[in-house]
Amino acid sequence: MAIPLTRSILGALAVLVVSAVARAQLVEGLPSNAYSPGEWYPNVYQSLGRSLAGVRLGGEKPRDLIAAGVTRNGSGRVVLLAPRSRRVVMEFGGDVGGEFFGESLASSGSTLLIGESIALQGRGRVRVVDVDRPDGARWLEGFEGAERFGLELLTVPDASGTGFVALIAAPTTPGADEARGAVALYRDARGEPVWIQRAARGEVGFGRTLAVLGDVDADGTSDFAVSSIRGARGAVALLSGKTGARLREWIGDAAGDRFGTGLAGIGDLDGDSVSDLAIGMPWRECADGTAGRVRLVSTATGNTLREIESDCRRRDRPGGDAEFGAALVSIDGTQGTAAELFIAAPEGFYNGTDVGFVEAWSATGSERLARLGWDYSGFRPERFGATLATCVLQLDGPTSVLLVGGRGDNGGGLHVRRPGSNTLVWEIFGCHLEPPD
Ligand SMILES: [Ca+2]
Ligand SMILES: [Ca+2]
Repeated sequence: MAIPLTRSILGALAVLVVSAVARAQLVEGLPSNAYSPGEWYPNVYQSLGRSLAGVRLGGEKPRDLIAAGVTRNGSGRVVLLAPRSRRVVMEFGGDVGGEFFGESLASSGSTLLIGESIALQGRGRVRVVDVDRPDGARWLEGFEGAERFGLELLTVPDASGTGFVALIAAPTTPGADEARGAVALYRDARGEPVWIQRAARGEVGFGRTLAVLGDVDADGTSDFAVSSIRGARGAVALLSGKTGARLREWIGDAAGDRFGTGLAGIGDLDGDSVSDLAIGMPWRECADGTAGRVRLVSTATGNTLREIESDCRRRDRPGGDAEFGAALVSIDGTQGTAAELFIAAPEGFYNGTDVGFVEAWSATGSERLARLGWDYSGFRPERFGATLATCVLQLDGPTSVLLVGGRGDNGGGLHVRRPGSNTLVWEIFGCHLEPPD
């Protein structure tokens, strides 16, 4: 279901972006100090927002929470934040897995999947927690020979709507002919994988980025895009969700452009009712310097439909290696038509420094709607957009929101934005996150 956007709103947004730095409006009923609660808890939490997902706490009064990866004393953790108070209402820590605990996250309803990719002597596993019963946990321990299982993962609701389907990457798993990496699909937290797809000959890092599409081959099952490296070029494979078979693949044009670092399903762009794909190439050499580019491709034909560039080139601004396309996410992009495509440039300039930005584009890639960055104009974290996700929060009704994670000083940060209206919900840095005890 697309988020309704009238022409006039789009036009107004475009004017705001072009003319000046738009000062965001706050969502009513949420914290009035959108930037920060004010207290300082320096050096307690670091790397806030390194992984992000929404999760629903059930019970009599269900609550939508934000799950965010952090580190605390060098150990990986996952905090669940209440969207109104921005307080930590639950925290998960790793008994094993060290700083890598929670480096990846995914969810479905009240089920939270937490990557522990160096547990079990580097084989890796994924913790499956029901946040309504957080003391009981299960683990998916991967398949025979897996290495770094759980470094990347994603979930989609299953056909019944009550469970989940998880695609989990083990991107360093060795294979034949020096191939490395595998991805496996699970239908629940108990059993063996439904299928495993391994790296092809000469392919490494298979599974370094994952994205879910709609049902590309009309067999009733959502299909997936998985990126890897072939030689020095990036590659993206389209996998059948039903069997894991490779349906199609794309190879980057040039060595070193990091083709496939960002991936997102974008709904149907070319009108053939088949969901299409956005592929980021953040180190792509453009005419004016390295800036990055995003390619939109048809999954039915493999053809390029459009390419998106931003005005963040080296010539325009010093240090303009913006890494445009390093992360991608769309709102409502897996079924029908996407409403918006968000493109991260985590080294891009925003408000005078290279702390990164995210651009909102129309899903067709024809129109830039907004450029987003940290709302706070003082000493900010870096790499705004290093992590992108979406989830549903109860604002003035259930609303899909954009979650943006940053890195670096001030403990990292989390920025929550309502798409379509360029409205900031709030942002918080790790140094302002109050420990639960
Ligand atoms: Ca399918
Ligand atoms: Ca299509």
